[in-house]
Amino acid sequence: MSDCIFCKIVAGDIPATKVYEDDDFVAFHDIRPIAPVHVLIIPKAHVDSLAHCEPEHQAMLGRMLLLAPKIAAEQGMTDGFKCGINTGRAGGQEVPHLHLHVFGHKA
Ligand code: DGP
Repeated sequence: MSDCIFCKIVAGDIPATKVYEDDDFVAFHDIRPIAPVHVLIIPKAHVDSLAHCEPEHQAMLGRMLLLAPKIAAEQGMTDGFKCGINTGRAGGQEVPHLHLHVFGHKA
């Protein structure tokens, strides 16, 4: 989506501090961290939110979740971390591109 800020990060059109990237996902530091370490994991293919996911997104969702402990450990959160997916206006979702918050502190 041309006006989506996270799609622009995927495309490299706006900068982000990326900590992980593969063919389907990118992870980068949140610009407004709520913890000493705060990373967002996003699918490269645009999906508005968790509420917009369909059965065809099942594998993508599973892979995104499985990236969380890997990236958390790489970022030093070896003692544990928190995850969240804000969804929709009442869910506090600000950026309408599915993203998984992974945050905490280094062990
Ligand atoms: P949410 O409320 O779940 O939609 O959280 C969106 C998060 O995205 C919020 O914590 C701030 C972050 N964010 C918004 N714009 C940018 C940006 O341009 N770059 C980065 N790195 N993070 C952003």
